[in-house]
Amino acid sequence: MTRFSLLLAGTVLSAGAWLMPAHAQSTGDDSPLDHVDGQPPAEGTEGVPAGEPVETEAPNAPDQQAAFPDQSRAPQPAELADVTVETVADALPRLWSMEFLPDGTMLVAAKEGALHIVSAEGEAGPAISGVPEVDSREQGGLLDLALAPDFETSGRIYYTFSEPGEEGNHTALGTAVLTADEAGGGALEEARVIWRQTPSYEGNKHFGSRIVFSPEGNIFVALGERSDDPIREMSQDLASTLGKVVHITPEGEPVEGNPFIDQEGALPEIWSYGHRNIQSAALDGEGRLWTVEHGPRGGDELNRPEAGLNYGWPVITYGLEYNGGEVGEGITEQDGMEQPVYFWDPVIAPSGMALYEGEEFPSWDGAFLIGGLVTTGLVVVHMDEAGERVAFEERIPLDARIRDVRVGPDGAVYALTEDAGSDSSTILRLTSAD
Ligand SMILES: [Ca+2]
Repeated sequence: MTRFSLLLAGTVLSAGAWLMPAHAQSTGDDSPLDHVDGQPPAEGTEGVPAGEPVETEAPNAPDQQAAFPDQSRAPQPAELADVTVETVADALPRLWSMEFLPDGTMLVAAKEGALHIVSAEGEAGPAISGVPEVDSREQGGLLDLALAPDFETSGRIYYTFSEPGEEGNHTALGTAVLTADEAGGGALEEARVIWRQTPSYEGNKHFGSRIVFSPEGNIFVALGERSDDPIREMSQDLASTLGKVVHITPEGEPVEGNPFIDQEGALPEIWSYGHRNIQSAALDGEGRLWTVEHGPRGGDELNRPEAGLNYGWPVITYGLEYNGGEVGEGITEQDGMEQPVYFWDPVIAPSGMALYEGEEFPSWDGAFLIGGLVTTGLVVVHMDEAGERVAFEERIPLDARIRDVRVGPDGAVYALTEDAGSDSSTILRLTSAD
């Protein structure tokens, strides 16, 4: 921890050059991977020049063809950001998500089932009371956080978590009113669950999840499909919310106009289906939802989920099973199933996502910042002028598994790490070195 902090404090990293090799780390929570697929680009003159794809490792599924140009391995932009990284807070419990509160402090969710407020100076307050019991085995726990659009007056927050139950566990969406106290802690009051994923399942993987408020004030919850074969096939089953994005009101009810609201046998809260394990989601500048999901080995994908559409898992996908075999029939396209906007082979292992709009990094304006667990840094996805396809991909090495990423009120980028070999997290602040 200390060594890590010292290395990063005040260090200038260049996007094209790694200070240190990214070492293999157990991903533990997102796939059976116990290795890093791919090596970081070499330093100096052997680094990957601007205009070339940053990924140079061989794909896991070399026989699979992209459906259109730049659906994978888009080039780096001509101008690469120079980033200064400093440690805002370290030795925090292992965190899953963070949100800035209006006063500039940070609300953070610890996987084991705790909430803390971290001061702008990096001091974590005592645990907030009233947090529900979570099943924190393996990938489960207290997961994403979101502030209600009227948080400043209501104090209302939303959170997803792995809720234990008699028939197994499931992802649940809870809401409560957060009241802070003078000791830097506080309480969740009137905490209640307003939506539950169905069916429950006795497992410990692929809970998703991310919460995104729509411009209309409704809620998208992006979910996982519980990973195991055959339960994962429920991604294609409209009577289940495994492997779905759901669209609900702040009270947890299906939104009027949802695509399957009048379809018999289909759950009315479903927005889109055929997803694997979504752990990144954000709106773009036009208010449209984008997600990144963990795919199989070589199949992480960026999608813009649209109402009623089928994103293919596990019928079509890029990549292979983690044991090396084909997924299903080994096909990547089928009528009635959507192509990802972009895919990564080797995988990035996405977690956390933010639309960058700010002055600190002008070259990132309108780009998505995606946390990378396996790539141990940020993946910066620059969209084309129409905002439909990926034009450039840039990587910011941080030598740490990135669990969440937010843009702060100061325009700086904040990345939440999962520290290697420990159960702790660090909050990093990225500013422009230019
Ligand atoms: Ca897909």
